[in-house]
Amino acid sequence: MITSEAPVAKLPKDFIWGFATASFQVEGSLDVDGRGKSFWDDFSHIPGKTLDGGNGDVATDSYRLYKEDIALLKSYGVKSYRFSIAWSRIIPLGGRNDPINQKGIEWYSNFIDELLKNGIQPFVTLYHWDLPQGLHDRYGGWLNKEIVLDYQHYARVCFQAFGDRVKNWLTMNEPWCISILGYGRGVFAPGRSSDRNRSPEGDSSTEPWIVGHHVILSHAYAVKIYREEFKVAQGGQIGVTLNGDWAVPYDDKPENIEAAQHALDVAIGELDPIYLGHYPPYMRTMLGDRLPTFSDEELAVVKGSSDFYGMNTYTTNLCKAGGDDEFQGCVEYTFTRPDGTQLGTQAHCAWLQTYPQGFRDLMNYLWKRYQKPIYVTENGFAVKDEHNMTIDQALQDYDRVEYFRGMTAAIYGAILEDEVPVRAYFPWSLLDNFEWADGYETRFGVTYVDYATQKRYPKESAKFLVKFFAENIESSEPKLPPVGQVIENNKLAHGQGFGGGVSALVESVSA
Ligand code: GBH
Repeated sequence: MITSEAPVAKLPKDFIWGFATASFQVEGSLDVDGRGKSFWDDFSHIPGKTLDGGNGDVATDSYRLYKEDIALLKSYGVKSYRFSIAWSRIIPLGGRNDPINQKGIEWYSNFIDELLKNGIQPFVTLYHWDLPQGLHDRYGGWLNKEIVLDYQHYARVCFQAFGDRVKNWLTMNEPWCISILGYGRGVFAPGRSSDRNRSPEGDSSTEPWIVGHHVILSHAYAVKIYREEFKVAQGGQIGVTLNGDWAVPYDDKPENIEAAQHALDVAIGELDPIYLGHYPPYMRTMLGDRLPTFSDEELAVVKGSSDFYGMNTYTTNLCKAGGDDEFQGCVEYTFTRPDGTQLGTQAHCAWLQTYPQGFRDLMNYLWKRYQKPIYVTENGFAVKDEHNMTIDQALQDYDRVEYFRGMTAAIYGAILEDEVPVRAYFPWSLLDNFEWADGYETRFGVTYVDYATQKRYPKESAKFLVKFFAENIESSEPKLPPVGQVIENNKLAHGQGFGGGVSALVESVSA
């Protein structure tokens, strides 16, 4: 569909693309410049909590190497960079009456200035899973409604300090993961769960829904502050982003068709109060009184509290009715079709296969249902066994290239053929990094990180994306050969067609 012959339609000039990361996954320097602990600091040190025993102490060392990271972004020609702020660098103990850490503010301020100096727009997440340990210790963190007030305060400090330069804000990354992986399955910090082999405390039947409710309220009240106190002067926009994978019925059985909708009702519908003003009826039926309710006053703040539809999406699940896993709507997921074939290419992690058509269907579904411009704030792939490869092998990441080839075609089709207003695309991730419970074993980067040296090496997938967006956004200069050649022609990997950008940078970073 994208050929080099006829003049082809392009993505609109203001289409935003860039790469995404999160503070705890890349920064390291946990005890530097007055940072307080987050609840991932100690959690990642507990034996058994990460696959390979990895922790966040160094990660990709990006707190120290931030100028190199920004030079890398610049060499990729991105318009924007999505990163998150570590709450405990800004307010080490987290609370509204606790001291503010000027050194933390200074660091992010310098970081933002460096991005802008290089022509890269900051796209800032306020909370990507690293709760100040102080708030967890003080009152149970997200389990306590106190957090709504502390989060508002933290958000206000950030708007004040950075809002003159930051025009795109995300309040929360993936409420489903915060609540269900942290307080239900117990695989993420703080690791609470009813499973006593996993955690001495926790109640998976109630806590995730309480946490989710407080996350929504914290988001909504922070947005209220932004709109009332900052938006007019600063002129930015603010929203939330969630994780939603597309759901396809396993077969034509009516109960499986229904199951696919139930899966979406829980994965995506969890934030319906924000967009539609109520939880999906199916969540209410499934959870009864365990699903908290909003007061009228709260609901007035919650409803309409996102300026856009923020979306992280990775895969598609085939859905079968059955099972009692409430966290996925009492639906069973599989990638194996009834005829035994696989949905797509298997990634390193069990939950991820490539299925671009699902991405396109999801964008259409979201637009029809929510009528908000869509910002795809994460999308990415981890190549199977990449951690066991030599660097040279890992750089030839053709399964990831295939993934992004499909996903960029899906975006292109959604915008230009289906007329869905998708405004932004942030592949995950700029770098291989600390992959939470997977430690460093699972690599999502388009840039290889050699953890022994912290040197960065662009993979083929980075080159593919750079080229795709250089050629397919309106009025961006087509500096590069037509799509399709980069992968066939290995020579391009060594400098041609990039004005020396990528390879020059590899050399300078590696030097
Ligand atoms: C994103 O979440 C995160 O925002 C990002 O920090 C992370 O690095 C990236 O994914 C890659 O994983 O098997 O039950 O534990 C993506 C959404 C939802 C995908 C939970 C993995 C695992 C479900 N994630 N899912 S389970």
